[in-house]
Parts: sequence; structure tokens; C-alpha cells
Amino acid sequence: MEDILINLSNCRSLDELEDIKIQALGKKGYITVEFSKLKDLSGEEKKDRASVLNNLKDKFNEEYNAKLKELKEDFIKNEAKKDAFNFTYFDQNSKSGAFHPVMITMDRIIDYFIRQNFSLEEGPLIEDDWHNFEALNLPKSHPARDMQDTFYFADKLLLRTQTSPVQIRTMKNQKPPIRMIAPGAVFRRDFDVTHTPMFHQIEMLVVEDGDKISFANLKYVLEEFLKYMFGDIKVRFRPSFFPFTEPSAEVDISCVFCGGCGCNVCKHTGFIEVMGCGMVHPNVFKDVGYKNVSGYAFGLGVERFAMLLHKIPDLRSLFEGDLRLLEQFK
Ligand code: 2NL
Repeated sequence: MEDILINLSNCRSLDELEDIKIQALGKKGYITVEFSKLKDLSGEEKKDRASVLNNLKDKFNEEYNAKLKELKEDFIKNEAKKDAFNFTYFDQNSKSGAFHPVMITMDRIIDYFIRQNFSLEEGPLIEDDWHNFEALNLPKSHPARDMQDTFYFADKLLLRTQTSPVQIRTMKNQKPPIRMIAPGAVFRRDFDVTHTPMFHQIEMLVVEDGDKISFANLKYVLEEFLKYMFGDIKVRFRPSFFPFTEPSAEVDISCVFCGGCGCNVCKHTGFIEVMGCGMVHPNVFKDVGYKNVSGYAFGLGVERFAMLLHKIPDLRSLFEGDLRLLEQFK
């Protein structure tokens, strides 16, 4: 007799609940049948039995209604779950994304320097004139400062034109020795076949007390780095000029397209330019308050490296989001 109450409490579905109700209160249900047997009893016995059955019926209805409510709520919850996004579901036909070639290149360069114990520094994209130009020994008359070349905001702020302000901030906040790289987006008012208004740079800076740091150190570090990036290539340094370094050099590698034999990409010189570098200019150290130190720095364009590494002929294809290019980097 108590079985019907136990069945009720074990019940897990609305269908099962309906069956249990029929087993208890249907035409041939336990409670119905027991009630019909009352006519064979008499007196006190009939009264007692009727009372027991009425209690059982009330108890059953009470528990049935509670169970019905509970199972309906579960049902609604499960229906909602069916519509919700299932994060554990793995669809073999879905398309997976890929890292952008510029980010792949950036990560590879960052990885190399992190493993050489360089720190990774970042800074704001919106800078002021002092951090972006003044502290880097760019005279007030320098063409880079022109409205034609730099994105200015109304209140003397600007979009950084290089990542060097990050080095300036790091030098102001820390003492030598410094071994750092500063990767990130930079902005220039330039838009043609070989220039985009936003591109990515990685700059590197090493500073030590005294005259420990020489151009020979810089040369060795860059040669090793470029061989890691491009494999078995030749490296060449050409004298150049940057306001923030002295002496300065541009760095070429033997052409990755023709192996140095001469082709359209290297304009038949056998070499392509990959970055600029030099010994940090004394005026830069003066501006950040460093005395009696030496250091070197370089700056490279990540898009240019990505194009050389993956033999991408047109810079603009890195900014178009065309899946035919991006899917090749899965
Ligand atoms: C290039 C050349 C360069 C640097 C960047 C630098 C930064 C500080 C001090 C001295 Cl704080 N130098 N950066 C030095 C030489 C070259 O970039 O062609 N970049 C794409």
C-alpha cells in the first residue's frame, strides 16, 4: 500500500507520474479498488478502513501535486538548455579561426627575445609630444612632427608614430641594466601601396652602466636574431641616420626570394632592408636623466617581416581580412 507513495517519490518523468496516478486512482487503481472493498466491511472496521484510505488518498494527491510542479519546472529548465549555447559541443564541420600572419610573426619575435631574458613592455597608443618626439631628440622642425605625417588630437596629444615612447617611459621608471622589447601598433598619416595608416613595430633597447655596450654587441645580437627568423641568410649593415641613435645603421639580409641572385623584389641588389638600429644617442639618455650609460636599440616593422617570412607580395592584403589569405595560416 505504501508502495504507491514510494513510487511517487522515485518518479523521474511526467509520463511515469501519469502511470503512477492511474495505478493509484484509476478505475482499477489501488486506492479505487480498496475503496470499493469498503462495502464488504461493517461498523468500526469500515470506519477505520475508510479513514486510512482517505488519509492515503490525501497524502497521495498532495505528493502528486508537489511532484508534478517539480517535474514541470525541470522540463522547462531542460527545454531552455536545449536552446542555449552548448560550450562543450564539438562540431566537426565548424570552421576554426586562425591567427593573423602579423600576430604569428609578432609572437615569434617576442618569443625569441623573452627567451633571451628581455622584458616585454607596453605603453599607451595616445601619447604626448614629449614622449613621442622631444625625448627622442627630434628637433621641433623635424618633418615627422608635421600635421601631414602625424595624427594629432585637438589637445596636443597624438597617436604614437613609433613604439619608442615605451622605451622612454621604461627608462624613466627603471634603472639600468635594461633589456626590453616594445611591440605594438603605431600610426602615421601615410596610405599607399607600401604604407598603411596603422602598422606594427617591435623596438628593442639594451642599456648598461658605463661603456659596457658596444656596436659589436648590437651586431652580434641582430645577426643571431635574423638567422633565427630567416634561416641561412647573409646580414649586412649600412650606415644611416636616425635622430635617436648615433651611429645608426640600416640592416639588410640577403634576398629571401632569390637567395641573393637578384630579382624584382630586391631590385637586383641581392639584399633587402629589414630594420634600423644604432647606439642610443646621448641626448636621449640626457632627457630621461641617465648618466654614464651606454646602450643600443633597433626598430622593425612587423608587417614587413610577415611579408618576407610568408612571401606575401602585397602589404594591403594583410589588412583586407580576405579568408583566402587568412585560411592559409590555420
Ligand atoms: C626603423 C628604425 C629604430 C630605434 C628605432 C630607439 C629608441 C630609443 C632610443 C634609441 Cl628610446 N632608439 N629606437 C633605434 C633605431 C632604429 O627604428 O626603421 N624602424 C622601423
